[in-house]
Amino acid sequence: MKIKRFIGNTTQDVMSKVKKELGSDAIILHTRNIRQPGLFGFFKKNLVEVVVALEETSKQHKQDSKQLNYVLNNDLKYNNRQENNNLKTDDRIEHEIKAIRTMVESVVNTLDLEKYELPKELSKYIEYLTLNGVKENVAFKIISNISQQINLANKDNVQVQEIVLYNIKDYLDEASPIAYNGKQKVIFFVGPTGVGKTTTLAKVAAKFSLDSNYSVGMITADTYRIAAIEQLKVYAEIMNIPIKVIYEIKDIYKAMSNFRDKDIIFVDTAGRNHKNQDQINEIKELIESVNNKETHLVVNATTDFETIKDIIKRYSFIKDLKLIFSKVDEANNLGNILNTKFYFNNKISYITNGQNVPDDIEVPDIEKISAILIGESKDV
Ligand SMILES: Nc1nc2c(ncn2[C@@H]2O[C@H](COP(=O)(O)OP(=O)(O)O)[C@@H](O)[C@H]2O)c(=O)[nH]1
Ligand SMILES: [Mg+2]
Repeated sequence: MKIKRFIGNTTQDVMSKVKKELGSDAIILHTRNIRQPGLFGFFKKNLVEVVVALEETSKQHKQDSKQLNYVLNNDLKYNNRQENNNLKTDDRIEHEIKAIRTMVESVVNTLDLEKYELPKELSKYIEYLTLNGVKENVAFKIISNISQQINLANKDNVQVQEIVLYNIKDYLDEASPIAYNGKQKVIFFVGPTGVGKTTTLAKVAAKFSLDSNYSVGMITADTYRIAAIEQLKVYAEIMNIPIKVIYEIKDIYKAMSNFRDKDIIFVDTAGRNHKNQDQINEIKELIESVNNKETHLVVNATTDFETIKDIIKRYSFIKDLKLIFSKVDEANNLGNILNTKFYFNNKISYITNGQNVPDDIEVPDIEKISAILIGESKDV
């Protein structure tokens, strides 16, 4: 199965490209309107994106038509929603501009850089960081620490910037994506509802299965809604990855036995309310039932930082918990990534930047994120 993404000015344009390149057997996984990439691309023109899958053998034809129906049905619903959204594009842009203006004004009005009693060439970075969503106290602590450590008297602007960037990179720390080390590994995806656990799991599974040829299995413990099981099953079928559904914790032993030959087993879990200790305990029991595991907590990058803090604390019982920041494409800035790394030691494994499976996921580029945080680069 080949999965490919096409982009053009209109749906018609894109569809004719798809047909020309892949023929009419291609399965449309989804169609949607996108803005040109770029965190601050509010004013860039709309494009249409179509993600298509093409089966390379014919034996799965029947299965594919089932998927096609499922996907098309969902697509139809999605497109209807998109149409409604398009009607309101002007309103939305106006709303976004208002939100940005309020944000900038509130920062400009409250930030009195002189109160910090720092050299101006340093205090300006507090302003840059806060404009990019870094909490003022976090920005202040990072910058004032530099001021205490380094004598800036003989440094020019470029050198000062380098020093600031070096410090931010140090807080952000090296990324820690999933690595296969020759021994079977079980990867759990946990987190609140709707943050992108299932989509992210599918993206990562695709990387390991389709791109790197590892043998992969999927388990879903999210049996809360039929749609949740179906969602992962569709991805599993498209990627030809076996999947087991576990309804209670003991089912995982059977699933593990079945997957004894797999290199990597990805486990999807139900969205948990981090304030509900019973729900968190269930996750704990599930994770503790297997060895050789890694747990990745998916955190929506647009969530307010106090909530993010609370969520991470609730999952802190998990050893070597890693973080995935999702929906970075929907975030106004990347401040929460630095805020989080300032308070917590958890490594970041991935960031996700869109709904497309498998493309919209990246190992965070710390260099680039640091530059964005001080306003030196705009695209992630
Ligand atoms: N914009 C955007 N949407 C995403 C991203 N990741 C997931 N989504 C969407 O968020 C919604 C919920 O995702 P899902 O994987 O079902 O979340 P889960 O409940 O945590 O499993 C779906 O509509 C996804 O397409 C992302 O990185 N960016
Ligand atoms: Mg899910």
